[in-house]
Amino acid sequence: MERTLILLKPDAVQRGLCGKILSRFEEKGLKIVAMKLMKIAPELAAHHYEQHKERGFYAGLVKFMTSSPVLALVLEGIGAIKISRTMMGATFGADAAPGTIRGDFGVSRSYNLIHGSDSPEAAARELGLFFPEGIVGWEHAAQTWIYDPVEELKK
Ligand code: IDP
Ligand code: MG
Repeated sequence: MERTLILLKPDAVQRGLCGKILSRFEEKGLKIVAMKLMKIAPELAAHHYEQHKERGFYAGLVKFMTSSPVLALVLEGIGAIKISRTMMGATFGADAAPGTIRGDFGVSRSYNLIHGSDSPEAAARELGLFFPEGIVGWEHAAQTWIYDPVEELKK
């Protein structure tokens, strides 16, 4: 099982799209193992996006991400990182394919609704930043119907 950090950005919260976006992940079969509404502190935003420090959009990105609350969550599943990135779509709303979250709900280059970790290393780092308290372990009753117990859930 893999875990990924997802942030429903301030535009998703302000536009009332959290429920719709969350439903897509739940319906896909990904398991929510942590979730909280939070206002991101400027230091946390700077740390989270430090790879983009030299980019022209960095200051605006930090300002946007700290301007209003985000819904932070951790999703778990086999291949959760790649699956959620595919469901998010391309970075800019105008380029993102229909059927993806960014493709269906936005047009902006900056206000693109959602963040998702892009590698196992990024996911581990971002989970530590946003959920230092850890995740919630729980038994997913549907698990043996979401995954083939013989092929996919064997130890
Ligand atoms: P990603 O979110 O698809 O992984 P990144 O390239 O890692 O995309 O960029 C991080 C975030 O920075 C994007 O989600 C978007 O909000 C913002 N961003 C990226 N490129 C631009 C740009 O050219 N203009 C404005 N904002 C940008
Ligand atoms: Mg990225």
